Amino acid sequence: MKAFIPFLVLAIAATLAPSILAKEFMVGDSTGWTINYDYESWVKGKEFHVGDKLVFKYPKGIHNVIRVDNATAYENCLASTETETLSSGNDVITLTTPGKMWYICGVSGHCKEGEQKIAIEVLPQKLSSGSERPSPSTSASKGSSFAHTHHHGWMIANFGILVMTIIV
Ligand SMILES: [Cu+2]
Repeated sequence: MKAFIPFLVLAIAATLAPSILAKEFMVGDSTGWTINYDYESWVKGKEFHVGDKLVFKYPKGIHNVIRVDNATAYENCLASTETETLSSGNDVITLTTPGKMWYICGVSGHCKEGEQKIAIEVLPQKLSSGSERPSPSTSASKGSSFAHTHHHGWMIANFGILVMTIIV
């Protein structure tokens, strides 16, 4: 019986993992969404996956968020006329498709002079089997590594311990 416990715990962790691994990125961290901030540097070293969320925070009425269609439009700060302008001051964008994404502030001068623009590359969903990059979540018997990669990791650990306690 005891031999099955690690598998059981892993199975439970695997079931919970997809929703738990989705990350929320506060664009610009504590600075938020504003002018004269180096979003290019902010993006560096971060990995964005399908299912993750971008949160644009700013005082309502001061800025907004508009998606742009391509790199050229991004360079020239040309907003897409097809997409709606987000302006709640707490705009959450869920990344749904892999590939490049571009967002700018549509307020006059903010993108061009204030560099209020962000370009990211969205990678496929983290747990998809098509992903070739090694990640902590795909290696077995490392339930505890969730704790380092995401703040909900402790829930899995606690749940695992709970299950073990009940069974043993
Ligand atoms: Cu702005």
